[in-house]
Amino acid sequence: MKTLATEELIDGILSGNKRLLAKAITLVESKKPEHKVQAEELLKKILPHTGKSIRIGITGVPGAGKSTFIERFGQLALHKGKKVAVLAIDPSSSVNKGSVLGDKTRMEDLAREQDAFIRPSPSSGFLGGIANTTFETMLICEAAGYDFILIETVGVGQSEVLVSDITDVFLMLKIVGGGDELQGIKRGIMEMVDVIFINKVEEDNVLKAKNTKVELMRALHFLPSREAGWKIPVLLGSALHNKGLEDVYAKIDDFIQLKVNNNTFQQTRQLQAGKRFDYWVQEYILQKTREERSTEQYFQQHKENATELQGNPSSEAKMFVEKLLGK
Ligand SMILES: Nc1nc2c(ncn2[C@@H]2O[C@H](COP(=O)(O)OP(=O)(O)OP(=O)(O)O)[C@@H](O)[C@H]2O)c(=O)[nH]1
Ligand SMILES: [Mg+2]
Repeated sequence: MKTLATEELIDGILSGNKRLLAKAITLVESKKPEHKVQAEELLKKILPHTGKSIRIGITGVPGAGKSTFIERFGQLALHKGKKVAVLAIDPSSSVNKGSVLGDKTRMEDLAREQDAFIRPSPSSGFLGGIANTTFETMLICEAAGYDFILIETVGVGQSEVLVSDITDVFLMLKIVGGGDELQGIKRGIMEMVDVIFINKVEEDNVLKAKNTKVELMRALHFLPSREAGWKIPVLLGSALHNKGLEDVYAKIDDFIQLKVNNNTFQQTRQLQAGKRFDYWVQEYILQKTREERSTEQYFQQHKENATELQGNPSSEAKMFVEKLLGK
C-alpha cells in the first residue's frame, strides 16, 4: 500500500471521498508498526468529528437474510436522505482474502449509491469474532458523515457479544421454521437484542410466522429488556420484497429516542468505551510481554506448566504477571 500523508487522508475522509476513506480503513487495519503509529495519529485527529451516527448491529443465523435486509434497509435510509455505511464482518477474509463471503457481501445495488459505503471487515481479531479494528473503522465512517453504520455479524455467538458492545441498537433477524425460534434465547443472545424481525414472511407462511411471533413474545415476557420502558418488538416482513422495513426503521427510531430521553444513549457508549479500555489494557500487556525476550521466556514457561497440567492455569498466570510487574 502506498502510504499517503495523514492530512491528505483526513481531508479526504472529512470531504466524503470514498477512495480515501477506504485507504484510511486499510491503514487502520494494517498490522505494520509504522502504519499503527500513523493510524493512531489519524484517529486522534478525526475523533472530534465522530459519534454522530446511529450504530446498528444485525445478527441472525446464516442465510436468515441479513445481507439482503441491509441492502434494502440501506436503500430505505438513503431515500430518507441519510448516508449509510455497511461493515460486514467477514469470517473468511483472514484466510482467503474474503473470497467466500466477499461475493455475498457485495450488496451491488446499495454499493452503486453515492451516499452508501460498503466495507467487509476482516475478523482476525479477538476470539475470532469481530475484527478488533471494526470500532475504529466505524469512527472513520462517522467522520466521513455517514448517519447510519450497519454492522452484519456472522451469527456465531461470540461475535454478537462484541458487536453489541460497539452498537446502539441490536437487531435480530429470524426465519420461520428454521428450528431456531428458541435457539437465541438459549444462547443468551436474546438478552442483547432490541428489535426482532422475522424475515421471509411471504404468502405461504404468514400463519406460521404469526405463531412464531406469539411464541417469541411469550419467551421475551420473561426476559428483562436492556432498556427501561422498552418492550422488544417482534416485526414480520420480507427483506426481498421490501415488506416491513419501514416498521423496523420506525422502531429503531423509537428505541434511539427512548434512550436519548432516558439519558442512556450516551451512558451506554461510555460503558462500552470502558469495556474497550479493559480489553486494550489486556491486549497491550500481552503485546509488551511478547516484545521482551526475557518475559517471553517466563510466559512460555508458565504456559507450559499450565498446559502440561503441572500447575493450575490461574496460579501460573498470576505468577507470570507478578514477575512481569516485578512484584
Ligand atoms: N424468499 C425470501 N428470500 C430471502 C429473503 N431475504 C433473503 N432471502 C434469500 O435468502 C438467501 C440468503 O440471504 P442473505 O441475505 O445472503 O442471508 P445472510 O443472513 O446474509 O447469510 P450469511 O451472510 O451467509 O449468514 C438468499 O438467497 C436471499 O435471496 C426474503 O425476505 N424472502
Ligand atoms: Mg450475509
